[in-house]
Amino acid sequence: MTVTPGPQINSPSPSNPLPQITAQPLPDTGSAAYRHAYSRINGVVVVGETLAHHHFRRLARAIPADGAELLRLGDMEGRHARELSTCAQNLGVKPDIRLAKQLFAPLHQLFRQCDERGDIPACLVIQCLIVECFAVAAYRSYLPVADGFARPITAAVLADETEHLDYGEVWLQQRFAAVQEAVAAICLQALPTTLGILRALVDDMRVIGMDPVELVASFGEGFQQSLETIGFGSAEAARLLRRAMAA
Ligand code: PL3
Ligand code: FE2
Ligand code: FE2
Repeated sequence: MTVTPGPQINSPSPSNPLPQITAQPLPDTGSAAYRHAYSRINGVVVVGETLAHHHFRRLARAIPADGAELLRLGDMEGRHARELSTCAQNLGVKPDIRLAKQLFAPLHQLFRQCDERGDIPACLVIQCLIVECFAVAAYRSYLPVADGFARPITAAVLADETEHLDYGEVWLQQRFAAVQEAVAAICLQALPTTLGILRALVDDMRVIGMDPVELVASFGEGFQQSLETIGFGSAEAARLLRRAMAA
């Protein structure tokens, strides 16, 4: 998947001699409303990255042939959690970890159940397809409104996330006929839970300048693309996505 982060920069031309940043004006990061929203969003980011770290460690045990690679991906997630938490620290904001743990609990629980019954395809769909598509859409949407400290950190994290997505896509694509049904089944269970996390943050996203409707649309597009990459026909992928989003 190709990721193009950053604001739109107009190309210089005779009628427009200097490049101009056309991104929307940045919100006031010092306002009480911004700080409250940022605390909730950063909490979700830090908890999401920390859980991703644990999930990749579990995957490393479940798929020993790729153990070293999965531990490496897990280490990247640990680093993401630490680096993204500095974005809140820099604003003097404390992430709301308690809320974030509550929001992620159903998805994490579902991952654990799948892991305990040895359902590797389901674990990969949850972590590498759903969570990573979610992260890619969220970080892309945050970048144009990020403050100067958070922007380069978010851009670097975003570049890493596509590697995590690719791991899951390749594994599932190589076994598509055998895993197709398990993939469809876990999408119907895990997508509504993921959308629940987004729904809880809709007002916070608006406060920090993000567009939650655009984010959901870009998540849907990225996720449908992933389903097609692993082997679903495009009509089939669209139908599955529609059913799962409505479930
Ligand atoms: C796995 O690599 C990452 C899992 C994290 C999920 C993040 C979800 C983010 C929700 C809205 C965030 C906007 C970005 C804010 C950046 C500080
Ligand atoms: Fe990450
Ligand atoms: Fe990731």
